[in-house]
Amino acid sequence: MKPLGMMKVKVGRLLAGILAILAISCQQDLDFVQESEFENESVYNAEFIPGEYIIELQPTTINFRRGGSYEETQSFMREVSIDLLAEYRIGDENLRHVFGTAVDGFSVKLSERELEMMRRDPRVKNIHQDEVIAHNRGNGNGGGNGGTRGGPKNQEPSEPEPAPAPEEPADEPSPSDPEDPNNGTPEEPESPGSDEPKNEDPKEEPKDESKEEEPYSGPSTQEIPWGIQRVGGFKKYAGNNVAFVLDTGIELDHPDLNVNVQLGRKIVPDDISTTLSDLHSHGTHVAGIIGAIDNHFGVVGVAAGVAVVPVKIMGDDGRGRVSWAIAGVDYVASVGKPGDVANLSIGASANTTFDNAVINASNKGIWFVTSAGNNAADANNYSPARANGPFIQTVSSMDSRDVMANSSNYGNPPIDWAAPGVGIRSTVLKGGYANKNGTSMAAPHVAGLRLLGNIRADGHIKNDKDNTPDPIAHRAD
Ligand SMILES: [Ca+2]
Ligand SMILES: [Ca+2]
Repeated sequence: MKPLGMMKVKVGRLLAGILAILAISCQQDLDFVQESEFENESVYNAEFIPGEYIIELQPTTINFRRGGSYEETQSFMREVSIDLLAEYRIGDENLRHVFGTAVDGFSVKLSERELEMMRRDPRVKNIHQDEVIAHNRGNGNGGGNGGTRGGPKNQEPSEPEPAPAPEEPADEPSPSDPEDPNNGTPEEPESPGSDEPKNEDPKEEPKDESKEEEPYSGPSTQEIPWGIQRVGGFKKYAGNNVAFVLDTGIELDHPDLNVNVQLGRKIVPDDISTTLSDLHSHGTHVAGIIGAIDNHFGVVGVAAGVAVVPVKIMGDDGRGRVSWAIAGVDYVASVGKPGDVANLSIGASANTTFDNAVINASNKGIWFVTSAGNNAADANNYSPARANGPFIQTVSSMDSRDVMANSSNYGNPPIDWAAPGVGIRSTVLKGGYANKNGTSMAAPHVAGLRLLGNIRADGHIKNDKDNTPDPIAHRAD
């Protein structure tokens, strides 16, 4: 029997030990950019769209010369689709998008009866019900949650730096930036989608000259975000390839981005958004990680100054559809060149047509980099994360201590790399800067690296959720 006094001493020591450990971990919280606790359940609420379908056709059924322009292919596929639907007395007002490069097919509104008839048509290879893809955390969607998770630890003033851009200060940027990853609130509140004013493009003001300006000799306020440093630092991009950003658009006149508007494409219908620019901020943030310009202000991206091309597949409320994403992939497959990179920081339920589109497009030598998703689940359950191919890279997310983010999806394959995705500073709306979290932010680091060339592993992540720690992506040379 131990004397009571001895036990008390032991308990006391134990407590002291625990407190010491707690103190250490608290301190680490201050020293490192670390993901906060889960703030919400990561339930995947797939949101399918009633009556809307994606039809993938057998490639052999369509007999036409490939290699025409995007417009030619589009108009040809529209004819093919209208003819096919007409056989079932389905009017062409039901036809939505058509695809003719990455996959053959179309999206269409169908009744139950029409759906059954289409299922029996031997020319039809796959039918999927269309699905919402969203950046809001509400639907816990793969990859898309860049701006939603995270906590006070990552908090950084989200006020845009005194931007060099001549933006009217009246247009108060963003203590209330809905995109601030840290606020944990859904982004909806800010965008009362109903009030149309958001739709007019506010980007018509004169461009900031600083992009092309002569060497600047004043003090530099440019920061190199930790994620950029972790993957090997930035390098001025000197090649001729471009980075397609399939997302909410890119702020066309952000002074820290080199946006290629000509090559850009608004996929979303006009009733969703009338501008190619980004009024949400997710796409602008992704673009900055890939290629923010090396100048004297703001941030700098992995492949600094590379042309970023908006392919707007999601609306200003951060919501899109799988059919729009496929249409965006189809567009990139048509206009992209080998060595170009397409970033897909989005996710949906497993969908073979979506996978096929990405696989086929990537086989043209265009890199497709996709987020693993933020469901804290096996990435094999989500598209396009689960797609595999020699030019497809699926990316999980880690913090600055190389620890896998709580919310990151896992699984090798399909995951090829881990990259920084917690407390990532990049470009946002109104010429501003803010932090975001998620595999949405991890993927563009790898997209930037692919523009620069080869990638090597620089260690492996800690706390991976499967038995294979993901290699950490790093510039190879
Ligand atoms: Ca910069
Ligand atoms: Ca793994």
